[in-house]
Amino acid sequence: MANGQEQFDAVIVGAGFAGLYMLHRLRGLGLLARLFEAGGGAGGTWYWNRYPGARCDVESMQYSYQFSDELAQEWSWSERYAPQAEILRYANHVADRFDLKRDIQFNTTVISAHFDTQSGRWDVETADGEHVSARFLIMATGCLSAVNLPAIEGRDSFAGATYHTARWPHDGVDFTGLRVGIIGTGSSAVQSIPLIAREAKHLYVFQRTPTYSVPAHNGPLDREEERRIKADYRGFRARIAETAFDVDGEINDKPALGTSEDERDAAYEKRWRKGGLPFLLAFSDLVFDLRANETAQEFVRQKIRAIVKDPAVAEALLPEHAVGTKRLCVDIGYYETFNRPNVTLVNLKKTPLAAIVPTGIRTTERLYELDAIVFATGFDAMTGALNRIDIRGLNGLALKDAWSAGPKTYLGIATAGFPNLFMIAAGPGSPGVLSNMIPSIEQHVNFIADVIEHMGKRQLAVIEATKVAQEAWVQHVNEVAAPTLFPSTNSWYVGANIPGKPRIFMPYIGGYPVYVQKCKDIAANGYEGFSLSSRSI
Ligand code: N01
Repeated sequence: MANGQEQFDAVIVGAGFAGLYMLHRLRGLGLLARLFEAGGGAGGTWYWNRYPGARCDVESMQYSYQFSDELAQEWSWSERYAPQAEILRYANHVADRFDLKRDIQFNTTVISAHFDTQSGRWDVETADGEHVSARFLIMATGCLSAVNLPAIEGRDSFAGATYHTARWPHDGVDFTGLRVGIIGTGSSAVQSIPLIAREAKHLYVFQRTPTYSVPAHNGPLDREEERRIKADYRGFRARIAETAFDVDGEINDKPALGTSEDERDAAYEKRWRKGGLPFLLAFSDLVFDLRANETAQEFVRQKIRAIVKDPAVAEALLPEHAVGTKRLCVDIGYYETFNRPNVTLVNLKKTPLAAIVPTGIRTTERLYELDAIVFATGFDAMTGALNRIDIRGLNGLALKDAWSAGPKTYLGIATAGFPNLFMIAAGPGSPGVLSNMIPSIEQHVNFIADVIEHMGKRQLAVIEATKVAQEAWVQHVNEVAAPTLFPSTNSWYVGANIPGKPRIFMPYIGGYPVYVQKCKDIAANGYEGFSLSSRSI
């Protein structure tokens, strides 16, 4: 440990919803914590993703913290699905209301964290060369924060402006009169394409994999509904927490395959009209049985054929993978945008992207001359943000080496060989990305704060996930994923978007309530599966 180094009970990395609440809880325990944030402000994903049209695909009344009744009552969302700027205001409101910013060091990137076996403390280093020491290291670095900029030939040779959706300029971009190319058709592209198309002279959409998207039917939040929900806010959220993904949406327990075609289509139609992610809850077998899934696939393909006027363009937009196995998109006028005369779909399946050149993008067919390129190419999900930091645990073991054949965690919260290190809601093996993120974050933060309190009361200094418990958890995570359609689709859930990344279905899909109960049981059994000791190792 360097001499004169500042000492903290905990260092938290990341000032998104996870880091903010973690800081609040640790303060409540009387601990001294420092939070490092690479960005210039709080808000995490909502700080970085400022592309046109960015908004949440979970409804506002559910995409909020629950830890403070006063906060829940006083905050009022404007729309059914909150836009990025409003969610960012909410994050800052929380940070200010709970006076969190005085312990946050912004514009500070953590580059390494090494566990010192002698002292049982973490030595955390920032890009500015600052070192601090902490007993606990808490990674609140997010599951979709490490930007993926694919290694396309000539990528950096383009003479015009380039943007990544997750690193959007704070003062916006004016595409008026410009020829714009966008690479990618995931959630970020689906949200931004309709708005960029309205501004640009011409928009070229470079699509490798067509996407399923369900309309948001966004609009102003119904004030009567808000009043009704707020009258029993705790009850509202508690009822939703009993559902598999912790998202409200009338789960149907009936399988699609035992249902007549007319009844099935009526159910899909009803959900299409209501809009949003609960489309996937229409039948119980959609993510388990390919034939059931095909009924939903075909329903969406018919919608695309009906919306997109040019049959050749519609055909190119038809997805083929099992719906839901890549994250379902929620849009405001996505497919309709392809009816505009200033929008061209470039089908990279037919004419692959060959290179980026100074004047534009070249496919195997032709050159598209462009003034600006938008990379809507996503993230190195779940493990990326952790592996980009040089994290070393016992005996100097690097986290990326420990995870070289695939990430292993216990509950997605801790990993063997890395004492006093916790991950919040982004760790592989946790429900995180398959659940409503804010409640998942709160559940993890509460678990971590409770175990730290437990250790304090018993004068325990070190906690580590045992290898046995970790192996059993990894096996369980794989077992619940195996019967689903998820592992077989190329998606960021399995790391398929990053060349060389081990192919593992990373999230826990056993259901949010099942997961929460497991955590409660583990805590009730004295943090079973963790080894806790009163001295350093
Ligand atoms: O990223 P993505 P995203 N050449 O990985 C393509 C959350 N989110 O930022 O599918 C050509 O989904 C890639 O093609 P393919 C949400 O969980 C939420 O859109 O690999 N194309 C794909 O089309 C979401 O799932 C919200 O063939 C290339 C696209 O880029 C997650 O973040 C909003 C390529 C990447 O799509 C990530 O979404 C936004 C290449 N070399 C995001 N490399 C909401 O709450 C990649 N692609 C609504």
